[in-house]
Amino acid sequence: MAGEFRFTFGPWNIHEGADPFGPNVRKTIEFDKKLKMYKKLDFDGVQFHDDDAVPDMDVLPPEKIVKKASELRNKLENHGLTAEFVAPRLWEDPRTIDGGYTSNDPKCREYSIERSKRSIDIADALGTDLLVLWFAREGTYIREAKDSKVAVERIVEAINAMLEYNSKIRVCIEPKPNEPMDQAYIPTTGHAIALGLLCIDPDRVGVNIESAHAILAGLDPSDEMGFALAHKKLWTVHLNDQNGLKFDEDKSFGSVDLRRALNQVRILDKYDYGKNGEWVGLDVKAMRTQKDETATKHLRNSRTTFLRLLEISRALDDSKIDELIKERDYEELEQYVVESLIR
Ligand code: XUL
Ligand code: MN
Repeated sequence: MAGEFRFTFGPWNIHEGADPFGPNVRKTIEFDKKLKMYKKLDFDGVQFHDDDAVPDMDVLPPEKIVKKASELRNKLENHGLTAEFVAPRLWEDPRTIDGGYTSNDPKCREYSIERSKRSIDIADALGTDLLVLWFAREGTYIREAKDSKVAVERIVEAINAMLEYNSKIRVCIEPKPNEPMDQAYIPTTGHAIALGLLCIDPDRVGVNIESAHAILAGLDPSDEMGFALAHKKLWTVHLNDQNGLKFDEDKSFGSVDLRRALNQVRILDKYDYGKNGEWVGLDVKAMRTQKDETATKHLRNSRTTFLRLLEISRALDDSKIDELIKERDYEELEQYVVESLIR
C-alpha cells in the first residue's frame, strides 16, 4: 500500500454552467487557457473528447486531423502534460440523434464507426492507446424503438471495426444506466465486461468506472471497481459523487458520501491501481452558482479529498480489521471506519 497516483480531467470539467433549464452563467475559457491550468491544479494528464483535441474534425480530411492532433501533442509536451484517452463524441451531431452504433439508420451507424476511427487516429497521434466509449445515446426512450439483441450486436460490430482498424488500441467502455436515454443498453460494469467477451479481441476491451454512473444504477462504485479489478479490466476511473437517484450530478469526489468515497480510494490503493499506468480521472463539474474566478475549485478539492482519504485508508489498522471480521463484529468495524472519518 504505497503506490502513487496521477490525476487527470477533461476540458469539459471546466465549463460554463449551462443546464437543461438555463444558459451559460460563466465565460467560456479557451482551450489553451485551460491547458495552462492543469499543472497549477496539480494535474498531469488530459482526457479528451475527439473534438476537444481537433475541433471541426467532421469537415477535415483524415491526414489533416492527424496533423492537428500531432501539433496538439507537442503543445501538451510543452506543458508537461500527457494525453490519457480520447472519446468519440457521438451525441451532438444530427446523425447521432437516435444513437450512434445502435441507430436504426445504416448511414448513421456508418458515420459513427468512421468518426470512431478518426478518434483512434487522434489517440494515436496524441500518444495514447486508450479510447473511451461513453454510449450516450445507445439506448431508447421507448422499449419498442430498437431491438435490444440487435443493438448489442451492432455495438459489438462497431467495437470490432475499431479493434481491427488499429491493432494497438484498447477500447474502454464507460457504462451509465440512463441520461440522456431512458434506458441505456450497457448500464453497468458487468454489462460492459460481458460485451467485451463478445468482441474479436476481449483482451483489448476494458472499463472506465464512473462513481456517479454506478450510483445511478443503484450500485456501490467500490464494488463495481472490485468486479472490474477481478477481471483485470479497470483501465481508468471517473471519480465524482452523486446525491441519490436523480440527474447525473458530477459532484466533487466525496462531497456527498465520504465513506463511499473512502471505499473507492481503498480498493484502488489495495490492488495497486496505477501500477500499470492507470490514471485517476475526476469527472466533476462546478456548481452552476460558482463564479468565474472560483470555477476550478471542484477539481482541486476532489484531488485533495482523494489524497486525504488515501491517508485515512492507509492509517487504518488492517490487523484490527481482520480481527473484527474474524469475530464477525461488524458493528465495531463500522464504528472503527466511521471514527476514522470524523476524527
Ligand atoms: C457522461 C460522462 C462523459 C464521459 C466522457 O455522463 O461521464 O463525460 O465521461 O465522454
Ligand atoms: Mn464520465
